[in-house]
Amino acid sequence: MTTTKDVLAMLSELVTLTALAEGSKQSFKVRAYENAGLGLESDGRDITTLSLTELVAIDGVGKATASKVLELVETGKVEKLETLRAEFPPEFVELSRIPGLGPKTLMLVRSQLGIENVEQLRQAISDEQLRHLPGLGATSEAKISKAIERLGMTGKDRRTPIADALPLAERLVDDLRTLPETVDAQFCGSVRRMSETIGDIDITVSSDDPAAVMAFVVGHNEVSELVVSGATKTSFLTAQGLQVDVRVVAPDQFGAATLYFTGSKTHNIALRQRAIDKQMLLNEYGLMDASNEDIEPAHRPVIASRTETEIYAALDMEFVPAPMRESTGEVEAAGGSGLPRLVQRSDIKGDLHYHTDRSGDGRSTVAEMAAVAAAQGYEYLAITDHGVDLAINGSTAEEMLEHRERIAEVALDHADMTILWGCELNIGPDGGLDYDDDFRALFDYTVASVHSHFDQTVAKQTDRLVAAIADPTVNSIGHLTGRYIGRRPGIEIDYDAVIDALVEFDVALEINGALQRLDAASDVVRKAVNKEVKLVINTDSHHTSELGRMEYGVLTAQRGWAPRDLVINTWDRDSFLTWSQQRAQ
Ligand code: DGT
Ligand code: CA
Ligand code: CA
Ligand code: ZN
Repeated sequence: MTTTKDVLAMLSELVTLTALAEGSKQSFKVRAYENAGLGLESDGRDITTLSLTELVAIDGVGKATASKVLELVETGKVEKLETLRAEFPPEFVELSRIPGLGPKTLMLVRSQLGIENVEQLRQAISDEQLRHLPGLGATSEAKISKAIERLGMTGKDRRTPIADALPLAERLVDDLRTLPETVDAQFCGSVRRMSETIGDIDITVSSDDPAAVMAFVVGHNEVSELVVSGATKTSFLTAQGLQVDVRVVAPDQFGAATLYFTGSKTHNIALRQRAIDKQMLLNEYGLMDASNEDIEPAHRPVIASRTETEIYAALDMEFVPAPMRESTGEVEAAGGSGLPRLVQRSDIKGDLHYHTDRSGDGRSTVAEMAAVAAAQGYEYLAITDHGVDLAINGSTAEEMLEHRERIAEVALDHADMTILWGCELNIGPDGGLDYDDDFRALFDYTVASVHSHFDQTVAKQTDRLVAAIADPTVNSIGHLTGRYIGRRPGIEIDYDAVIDALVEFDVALEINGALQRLDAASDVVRKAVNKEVKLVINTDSHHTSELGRMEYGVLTAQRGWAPRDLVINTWDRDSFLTWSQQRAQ
């Protein structure tokens, strides 16, 4: 059984592997898969029910791609993809995350030095072999070495960026839920907690028929290699080398099981201690009454096990959202003074970092982007296309003025949503910003972000950000470090100094919901929350299909203990506009 999401995942894997095969991310084939993915994603129909004719009628979908979609739907596999997977095993593909190792260089390193994985690459670097290859030198060798270090790629103990694990976890759970024998299914572990990198995916299924669930898992088309195949647990590796553990439990133990397998381990230990203090016993099967020592362990009366909420309640605690379960004070707070009123997805009233095809990398029109925002029920929206200083993607002052008129026209169709003419300003190497001061002051709203010069000293990067924050035309700072998790280390800054500046100048700190970014990171968010820095959760959408990122941004905010009232895009329209305008004057 193939779903629309399976089709999109297949195409995105084709994009990655074809870029390696062709030695370029810009090749015609790569762009074709990319565009087809975007077209199919925004189509809205169940892709798996469409005919070849219907598929090719979709924007961006060619005949070659359409037949691959049909092949996947009909056979569960795509031959081309299988060939590419054989040519590029997961440990080799992992190398493509390292900045400086584009497809071309990677193939060179493979053919000249026989490098297949991180371990061998590190060896080659320490043997100073890379510097002798055409196009590389001692400097690029040092850069690559530093990136491997900062990305924490040790070779052993491989971890997967959440952007590669969470969508798969969501897809598997969706698939498991279609099974008639499934009562409920939930991904747990570090994925549910929104950790930035994932060791393996843990999925818990409740069912009275474990055999049926296990048979379904064993036959799933994501299974590349079975690791464990038992009566209630199946572990397998995907073609990307990611391990997935699926466990089946009885429906009345589902809460205890998801609580246990969500962890974190230290959260579990703290809960178990709390249970012991109350003469109870907590394990993956339930919360039991342990007050009568004469009763055998196996026969202790169950107090709660069906839902996590019941278990927390029986422990005399508030429910703890999964992203907070890291044993950093949440157990004490939930069982004592109380958790903060955390921001939730339903609190969000607008998106304030949002691109259209005015940006070189934007894919949808103003009208399309406004329509999907309005469909979220938003009260306000800031369209923030790139400022002129961003190479290729930025817009000149004249273009921005024309854009303002276009936005005003589209706004006429959305009486219930205020659409602001904004800009994503580029923070230059010394903190300078696009355009001149007077022009910048015209924008209704701005987000200022770092897009270049990632390699300056901590002191320089800190000064750079503080200078941007101090500029009176800046409302917010976008994706604070510019990192791509597991791919590009962000800039290194003195967080305390930057947070102090955000407080002093009353500038909001963005939590960018793009899974590859999640920037500012949750631990930085928590520092900011402690200083009452204003926050803003954005999708940074470049296409109508990317609005779902808001959920990931909210979960990251929760992981940083962000209370609703600090998040400016939970405020009603008047409060938000009053705040943003006072800054722009
Ligand atoms: P990962 O996979 O390394 O990204 O991190 P987790 O947190 O998903 O860890 P994993 O997959 O080893 O185990 C899943 C959950 O199971 C973990 O978060 C808590 C629970 N768990 C595993 N081992 C233990 C243990 O020895 N004691 C306790 N209390 N809980 C455990
Ligand atoms: Ca795990
Ligand atoms: Ca696991
Ligand atoms: Zn940006």
